[in-house]
Amino acid sequence: MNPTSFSPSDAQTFLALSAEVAAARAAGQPIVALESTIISHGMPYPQNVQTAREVEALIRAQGAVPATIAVLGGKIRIGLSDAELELLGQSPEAMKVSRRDLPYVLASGKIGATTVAATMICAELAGIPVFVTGGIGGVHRGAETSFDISADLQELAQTSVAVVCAGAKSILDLGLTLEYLETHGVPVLSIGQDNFAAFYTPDSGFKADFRLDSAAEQAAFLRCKWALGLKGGVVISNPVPADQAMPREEIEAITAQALQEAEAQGIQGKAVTPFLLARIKALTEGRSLATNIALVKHNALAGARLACALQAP
Ligand code: PSU
Ligand code: MN
Repeated sequence: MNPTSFSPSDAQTFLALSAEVAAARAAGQPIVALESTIISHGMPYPQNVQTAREVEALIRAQGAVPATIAVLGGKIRIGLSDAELELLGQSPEAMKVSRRDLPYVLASGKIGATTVAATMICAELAGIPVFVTGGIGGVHRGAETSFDISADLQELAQTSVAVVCAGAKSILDLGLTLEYLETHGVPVLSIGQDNFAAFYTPDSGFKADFRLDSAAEQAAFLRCKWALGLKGGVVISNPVPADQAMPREEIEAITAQALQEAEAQGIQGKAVTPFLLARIKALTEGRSLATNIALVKHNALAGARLACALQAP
């Protein structure tokens, strides 16, 4: 075989679906993809594993099937067992896997936790158009000198999966993140408000492109985009409920401190985002973690409703 020639059927040989996901796919039931970097690098143990299980249960209660995605034993696993969630939540060996890391972790048989970018790639391969996470990566503050722009954004530009999130964290430059998405033709939809969400707080101060409150409207938008042949992802911003949000001034001050520490310690590359997430959690004495868990669950409901609406005739 010519190693540079790609055939979609070769890619399928890397996929391994759980029995639950395989049955749902065969029956045409709605499926919701979930990422695993949020488990391995986004939250501490044991809240990470507990949240992953609760999110899966919420999706099932809405009539959809959850498919948490990771790389294990040289396969892209779509749908994980409880023991596998536990492994991702606890193992220091679990690598943070974005687009560029996928071949390495697959070919070496290591444990890979997929980011938004890598999860989108795997979800598209598995034919799952809806993916729920907490927050997407974006353009980092100071990117004009660091060049630190998450591969999530480039993935949204090319991979046809809708990503339900609570916006992006204000560790990022949200204005530049939205500019980047605009340049690459990635629509940003918002649920329940006009503005893009800011993860721990509902309002980033920046407008989203279109407010589409109902799952039926979001589904109609996605069908239309992809029917037109307009490949690529869609960001669906679902603001954290106000009663579970963090005070904006507090999170801003803590973010500024975490960013200074990252700079002082010379944190670079893929380590930046996990470092900032862990510092913010420590500096808020865990209150940011409660907000993080609440917003992921809130996104699971929105994503399950969307998956059901997309599957409806
Ligand atoms: N933002 C969060 N929580 C997370 C992440 C981002 O609020 O867990 C994770 C996601 O997996 C996302 C990744 O895809 O970090 C982005 O990392 P980077 O900035 O290195 O691309
Ligand atoms: Mn980065």
